[in-house]
Amino acid sequence: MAIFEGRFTDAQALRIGVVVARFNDLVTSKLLSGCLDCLSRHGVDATDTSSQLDVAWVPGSFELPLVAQTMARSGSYDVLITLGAVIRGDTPHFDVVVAEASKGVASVARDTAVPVIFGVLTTDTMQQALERAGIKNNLGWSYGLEALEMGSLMKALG
Ligand code: INI
Repeated sequence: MAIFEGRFTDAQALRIGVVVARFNDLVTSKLLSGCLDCLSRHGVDATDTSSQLDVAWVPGSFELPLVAQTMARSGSYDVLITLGAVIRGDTPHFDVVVAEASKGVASVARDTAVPVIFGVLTTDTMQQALERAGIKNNLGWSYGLEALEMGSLMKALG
């Protein structure tokens, strides 16, 4: 019997792409810092000159899937992380943006076999989003961990 599991100790071997939405930048920049902190503490070179980590900024969460798809198809990444914040109070098309972002990200992962972490906060208020981006805890950190796990798991599966 083979047991496949992701590892958190092979981070130096992973090529990682992060796609971040500028909309609600107050929240998403905090998610990005938490995510990079996690990756760096696990051995990823997250410096400005890194050759194993790239960051792409998009206007909003709606655009995350297209850029994630382009990066996934490039063959340059083992795992991608998408970061965004969609806040219900700000928009009547909350449901549209969330649906397109979530379905789009899921499709990219299935279509390309490159794992894509869905790091989009969906909250009713800015306060709730900020609580998840550093005031209480920083989910960006968890998204970083999940990327290490999925990246190494998919490598192990060949
Ligand atoms: N994008 C977000 O990431 N979060 C939001 O809360 C949001 N609101 O409120 O509208 C949002 N809209 C922009 C959208 O993602 C696209 O960038 C825009 O529609 C252009 O395609």
